[in-house]
Amino acid sequence: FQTQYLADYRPYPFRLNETRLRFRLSDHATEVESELDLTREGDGPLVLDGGAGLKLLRLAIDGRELEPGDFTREGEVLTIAETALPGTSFTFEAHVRIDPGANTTFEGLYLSGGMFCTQCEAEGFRHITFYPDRPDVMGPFRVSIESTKSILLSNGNPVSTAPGRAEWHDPWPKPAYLFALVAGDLVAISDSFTTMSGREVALNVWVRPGDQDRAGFAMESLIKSMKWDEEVYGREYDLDVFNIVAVDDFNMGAMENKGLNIFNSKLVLASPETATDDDYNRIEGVIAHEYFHNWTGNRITCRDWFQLCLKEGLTVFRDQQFTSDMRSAPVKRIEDVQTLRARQFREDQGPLAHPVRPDHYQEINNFYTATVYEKGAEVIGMLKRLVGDDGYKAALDLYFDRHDGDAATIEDWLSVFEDATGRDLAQFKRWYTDAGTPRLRMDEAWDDGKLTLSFTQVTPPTPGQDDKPPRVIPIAVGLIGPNGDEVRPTEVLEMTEATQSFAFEGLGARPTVSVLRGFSAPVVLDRDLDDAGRAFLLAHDTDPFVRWESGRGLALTALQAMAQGAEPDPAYIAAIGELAGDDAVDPAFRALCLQLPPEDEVAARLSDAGIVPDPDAIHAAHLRLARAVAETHEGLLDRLYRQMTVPGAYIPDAEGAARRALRNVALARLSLLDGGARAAAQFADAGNMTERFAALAALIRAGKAEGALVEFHEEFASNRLVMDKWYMVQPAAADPSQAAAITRKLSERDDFDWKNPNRFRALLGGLSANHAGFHAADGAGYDVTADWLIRMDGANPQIAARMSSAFETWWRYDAGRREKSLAALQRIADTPRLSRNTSEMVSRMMA
Ligand code: HT7
Ligand code: ZN
Repeated sequence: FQTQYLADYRPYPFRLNETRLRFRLSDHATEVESELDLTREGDGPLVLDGGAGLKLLRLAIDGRELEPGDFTREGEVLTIAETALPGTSFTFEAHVRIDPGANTTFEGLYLSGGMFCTQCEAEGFRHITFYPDRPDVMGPFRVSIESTKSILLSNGNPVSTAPGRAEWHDPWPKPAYLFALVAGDLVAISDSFTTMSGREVALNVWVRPGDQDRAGFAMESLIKSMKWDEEVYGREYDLDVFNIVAVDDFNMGAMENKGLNIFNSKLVLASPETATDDDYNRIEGVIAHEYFHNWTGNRITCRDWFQLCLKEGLTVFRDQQFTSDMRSAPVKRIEDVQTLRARQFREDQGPLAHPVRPDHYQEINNFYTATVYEKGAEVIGMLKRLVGDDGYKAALDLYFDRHDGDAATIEDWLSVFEDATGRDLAQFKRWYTDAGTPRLRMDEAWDDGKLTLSFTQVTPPTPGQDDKPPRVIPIAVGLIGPNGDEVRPTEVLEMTEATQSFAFEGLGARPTVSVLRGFSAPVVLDRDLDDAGRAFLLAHDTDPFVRWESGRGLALTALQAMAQGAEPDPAYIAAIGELAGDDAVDPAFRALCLQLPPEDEVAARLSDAGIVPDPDAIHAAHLRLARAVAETHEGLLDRLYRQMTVPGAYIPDAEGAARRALRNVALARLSLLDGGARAAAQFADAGNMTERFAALAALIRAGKAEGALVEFHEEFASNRLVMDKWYMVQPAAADPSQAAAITRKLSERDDFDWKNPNRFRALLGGLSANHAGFHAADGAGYDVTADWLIRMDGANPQIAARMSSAFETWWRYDAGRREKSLAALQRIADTPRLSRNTSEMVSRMMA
């Protein structure tokens, strides 16, 4: 497979003035006629992308049908000879036939539950027709659709609709990856939004008949997002209509096609009986994310796919800001850090590490990663911290002014910050070009009222990048006096050297340093702070992130020691009890603090310290520490469990969710002592899925879930999304020794519709979330995963490749596990006709 390099970028030699498409939809023989008005701007032939599945019926230039000598078709490339191109401006026409009914990749045009639907990012449009399928070729689109389906949708504004036919016009120039078409017998819930300049926009959320009563929250979230983007970023919507469609078979979460966002149905449909608080939270966040792309992604897009973080990092940053404004900002920040550590740090520390802006790839779909998205957002957070809120606002205003309508680069992005603030960002750019998580060491020296903080930064080598020059690191610091008062408020220290010191003078008594406040940079911090210091910060810090981090530090140290034979740490147990019992503290924050760090993170820590992690020992330590907390604080946990009920009807608001979260952590702990009695009662009485599902998980962990699992299945057998939960929780919460066998057994069931990405992700993702289960010493977790990845690769390479990252930490473990996971990877690599997607992932992991 060929490698693409950023350094090889060349502009497309033709300007696209308009694209006209005509679709005659049919399950197995859809015809697509396209007309592209082009103007020559550079040299060479007309090169178009076109997948192997396109049945070519006709090619023409300015109405003249091309003959075999006029063009060549090799692999996925169609080349029209220069000799066949008249003058500077001409119209290229193609007529092709495609088979959406046979498309199991869910890329291009496909059928899902009888509905035609498209997914074109990143390079899916080439499976619809021949086209310059690259993000820097943009043009307005006119689309006509003929179909027997009742609802026919595409991008932009409707021009005409009649039975069996519809026409759409999108006046905003866009690349092919933002094209969308939907045709189905759908129903909508509808509303409207008046924009800041007084324009009326029709809003629709399209779902299958019967699902309307679960689409209301998505609509509310859309309206909130539109309002927020006007108020905070001054961004107004720019079409007469905004459509959202929910689809059951979808490779990712959602897609920001211009004016026609397509969503995985799990990110649209929610009712109290079927969706948890986490589901509601995600729906709100993803609806916002896709809506925000209208400006950061669509109006300003990426020049090439190496610049993916330009739209994704910024849009994640914006959706994080939105959620912070809608819900609790500190809780959101902690949750984002948890996700970053669980997914991105893990990526950065292993063979899949790559820069936020990669400079080469084989398959771009493998680079929709936590590094591009979440670290991309962190980098923007750092920029904002460095230039301040006003500088950030000025830079963003300039970005929208200067680049509206452009396909831009990270250089363009950094230039607006330089021009708006006068800062030189040459060194800062390393955050985009250099992979790896810096290790930041802090040492303290105290001398008669003067505190000196000395920092050292080291970034370990990553694949292809051995040498890591120092980066700019914003380190937010505050000082807490011995009586718990803050003696210095937050100050951002700018570290630019490999080693650098900062002094604080005029201090009365030696303070405790609260460092990396708000997680001011995505680094691993290393400092000498004992249990007492951590407990002090957990109790007194004014910065919620450092408070939470201090509790987490206590837990991690305890778990690391316990995994090597130590007893539970009484300092952690006491400190956590103190916080959990403090009714002045937000219940959501208390719930976060009561959770133990994931087992995978303990393994990462041990590995970082040069100790080979033993997944079984880590699991045992986790259980033992949770039980010790439960035993010591049984009375308190019982009080919280009874006190945190939420009276009245379920509302998916932050306040209710916070109380339910704390109550459910209390339930999880108490279930270790009561054999699942409370969980059984909660399962029977629960009035909403948040309580029901937490009870089910607790029952599985207590080994008492047999009846509940049958009951749950009977009640929800016809609801695919709820059944996904049923498939996920069984391997995820299973005793590790059983997890692989349970996964295999579930995968043999008739209702394991494995080609549905949600169902596949639920089961296999459930297993890989069970750290000790996936890494079972006998290799059963690796084997069942490899078996299914091989099978999935034949149907849907994107899903197989993404899920293969379950293996990315194979190198951490003992020789036996390493040998077994490598054997599983080798088996995947040896599969005949393995896709480019999975082949690239496996070879990077094994390199
Ligand atoms: N921009 C989208 C990324 C994407 C995608 C979405 C659905 C199916 C396949 C996809 N490939 C890439 C989603 C987003 O980040 O907003
Ligand atoms: Zn996105």
